[in-house]
Amino acid sequence: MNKSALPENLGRNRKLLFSRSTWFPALLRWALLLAVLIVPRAVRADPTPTPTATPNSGPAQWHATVGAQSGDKGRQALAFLPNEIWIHAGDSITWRWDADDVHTVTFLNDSDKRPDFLVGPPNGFSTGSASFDGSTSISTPILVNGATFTVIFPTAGNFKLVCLVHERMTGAVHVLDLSQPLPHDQDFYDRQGADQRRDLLSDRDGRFDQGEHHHSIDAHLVTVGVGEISATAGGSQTLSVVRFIDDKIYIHAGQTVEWNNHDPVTPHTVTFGTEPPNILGPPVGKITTDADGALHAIISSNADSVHSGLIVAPPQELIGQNFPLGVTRFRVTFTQAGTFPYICALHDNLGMKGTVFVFP
Ligand SMILES: [Cu+2]
Repeated sequence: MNKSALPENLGRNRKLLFSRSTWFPALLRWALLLAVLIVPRAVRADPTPTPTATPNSGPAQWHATVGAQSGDKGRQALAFLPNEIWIHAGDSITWRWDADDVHTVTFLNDSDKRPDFLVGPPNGFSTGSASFDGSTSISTPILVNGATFTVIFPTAGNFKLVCLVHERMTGAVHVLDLSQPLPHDQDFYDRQGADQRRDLLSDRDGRFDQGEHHHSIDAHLVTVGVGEISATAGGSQTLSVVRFIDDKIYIHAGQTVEWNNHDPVTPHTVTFGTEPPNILGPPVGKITTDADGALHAIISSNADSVHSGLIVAPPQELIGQNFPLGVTRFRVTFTQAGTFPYICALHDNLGMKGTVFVFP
């Protein structure tokens, strides 16, 4: 790798992106281990009746879901479902994870900065259950499918709920004094969560099945994931399609394939050959930077290992901060005929893989 050929902002991007929407296999194994070994197999039996809007009926236990996915795991709803809940002081909420992509349930106090998802808040990670009154930040580690976490809210207040992995995955919990009526019951939240899940995972505007087929700069284009951010008054939710939309592409030797990330927040990689030890790290292989800022690799045999690094749009337009354009395009020129399988090193466990067929 020619370091001087890489964009100047790459180091900065790496730092920014490390806390962003991503994980790697070692993390997954860790998360699974946690899910199996540490998280209680079942939440304690719930002796309280289904919460209703009637005040003074004793502490209630509410339920919500973390994440959702399509049957083939290709569509990931990066969302709390529902993402806004009104409860009484003393009530608790149990979140259940429902996707193979990793998420956290995190409440930060007013002074703690958002931590890296591997590090967690100053007091470390909680498992099983925790209490949050706004004073001490709490967070689960990254968890997947089947895990649960219960938070007890002893005092009134309005609290923001976030996932440390996904920056556009937020929610709100409104903890009201017992004298205040609650607007909704559990049935309402169950229906609302199901509606939000369906809306996020369904393809309402039809754009996700369409790869982009116009050609620019003489390259054959592959769309590397598509995403959409939506919002409720409680926070934002994101759909990320973790797929190479045209997962098979056919070219001739000497031609170039260009991968484009169309997701506003989720990074992906284009990785041929051996995965580098640090898949969140810089590009690996014979890579240069094109005049328009895209990274460009040359592959001449299956023995070549090429890793794009994270291909993603940078965070956008926050006052007081400065954001580079970011690297959303990756090109590879294939000099020899052959079959070249590749993966997204972040999402291959969700099925994000493709193949380039190069004819003479
Ligand atoms: Cu990916």
